[in-house]
Amino acid sequence: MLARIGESRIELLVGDITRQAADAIVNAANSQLAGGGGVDGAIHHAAGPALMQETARRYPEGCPTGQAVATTAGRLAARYVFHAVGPVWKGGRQGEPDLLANAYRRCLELAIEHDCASIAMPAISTGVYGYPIDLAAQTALGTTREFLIARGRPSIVRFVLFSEGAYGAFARTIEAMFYPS
Ligand code: AR6
Repeated sequence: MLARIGESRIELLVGDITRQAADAIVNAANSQLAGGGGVDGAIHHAAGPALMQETARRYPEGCPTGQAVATTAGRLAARYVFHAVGPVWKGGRQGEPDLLANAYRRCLELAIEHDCASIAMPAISTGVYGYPIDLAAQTALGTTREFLIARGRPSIVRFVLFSEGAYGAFARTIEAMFYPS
């Protein structure tokens, strides 16, 4: 599924983000940048140990929630990995939507700073961190839409969803946001 914003586009697909050939791939990390399960584990496994070595060397202090940091991508078919830290869902009244929006916005800024035409992103916070997928889709897509309207880059923002359910939530949100009936 596809939505166009000026010269840019938002793409949705079901898949494994470690297989994506994009300039940058976004990781859903923790604030210690310590690695873990989910997409973080898959990215570190596929990239190889150089990714953790670089992350630990360059960012020993970790990364605050709602922010992201960049490294190279080891063996992945990408130039960069942006390690984004989304919020843990605590019911929605502890700033979770703003923190999630900030994490996505920072990744899109990093894409411009690193001259990336394409970026692949997962549904940050919707696994271990428990963020409801429908609410996460609204924030992810709303933030991306606003960013592309304001900045006109990157050219391709691809959300790589890991299940049909997550894809459905993002697809319904795109429909409502871009193709209201
Ligand atoms: N490709 C794309 N999406 C994936 C993949 C993959 N290979 N694997 C999982 N997902 P999660 P979080 C989806 O738990 O909620 C880690 O331990 C998954 O289905 O990876 O931000 C970190 O170290 C879900 O929709 O990240 C942190 O401690 C989404 O990616 C913590 O989990 C995010 O799920 C971060 O939790």
